[in-house]
Amino acid sequence: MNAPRILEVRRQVLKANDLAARALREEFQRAGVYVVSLVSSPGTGKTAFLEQTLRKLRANYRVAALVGDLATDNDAKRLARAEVPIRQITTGTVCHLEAEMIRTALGEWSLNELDFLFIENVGNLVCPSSYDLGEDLRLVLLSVTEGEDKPLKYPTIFHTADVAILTKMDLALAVDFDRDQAHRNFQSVRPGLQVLEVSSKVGTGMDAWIEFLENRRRQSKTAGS
Ligand SMILES: Nc1nc2c(ncn2[C@@H]2O[C@H](COP(=O)(O)OP(=O)(O)OP(=O)(O)O)[C@@H](O)[C@H]2O)c(=O)[nH]1
Ligand SMILES: [Mg+2]
Repeated sequence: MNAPRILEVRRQVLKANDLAARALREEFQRAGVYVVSLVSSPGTGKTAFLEQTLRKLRANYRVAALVGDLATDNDAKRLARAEVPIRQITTGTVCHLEAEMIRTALGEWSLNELDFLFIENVGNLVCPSSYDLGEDLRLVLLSVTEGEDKPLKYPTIFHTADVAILTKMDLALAVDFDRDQAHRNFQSVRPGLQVLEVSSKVGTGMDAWIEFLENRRRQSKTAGS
């Protein structure tokens, strides 16, 4: 008797999130801000990658970021070194961000004054996959130290992402990373998924990533006009 009730509650939570995400997406589009979210396991390198991204973009664009964690504002402090507006969302026991949390965290920020908004999700390869945040582009990050099989073991998060970022490429040799196997695994769970390889530490692949991002933003503006 209990099982259907539990299912029903979960469906309503997801539906409420979808409605909130739709409203956010419309707001982002009206303001002309391109929104990118990042999901991955804990420690894949989301904050390191985002810090380098913010540093590269800030000369030419107006950028800001929200970052979610269960506890601490460590990531917000790290990102603030890029000298752009940053807000930490502390979720307590919740293992993902929800659209309503984004709405609240944005507060009085004027979206019209932003070109890019980044959202770093809580480190988790499972929970964030069901929650739309109204973003234009969802990145899933996987580091070479996590193992090539992760797309096979956590397929949903790879299904719901638009692009995969393979991080910590500077460590690939040290951990015997099998690049071909990793790419086969990405393609087997999500045929056609675009994968970019980077190292936030030494800067490999970062210029190509920025160029990719600028192109995506340009395309979305053309499609929206
Ligand atoms: N060698 C190397 N280390 C990296 C790279 N990117 C991140 N790291 C290190 O990996 C560790 C985790 O990086 P974070 O950026 O905190 O990872 P995260 O995904 O934001 O972690 P959570 O927010 O806790 O989920 C840190 O010690 C980073 O210095 C990289 O490109 N190369
Ligand atoms: Mg982080």
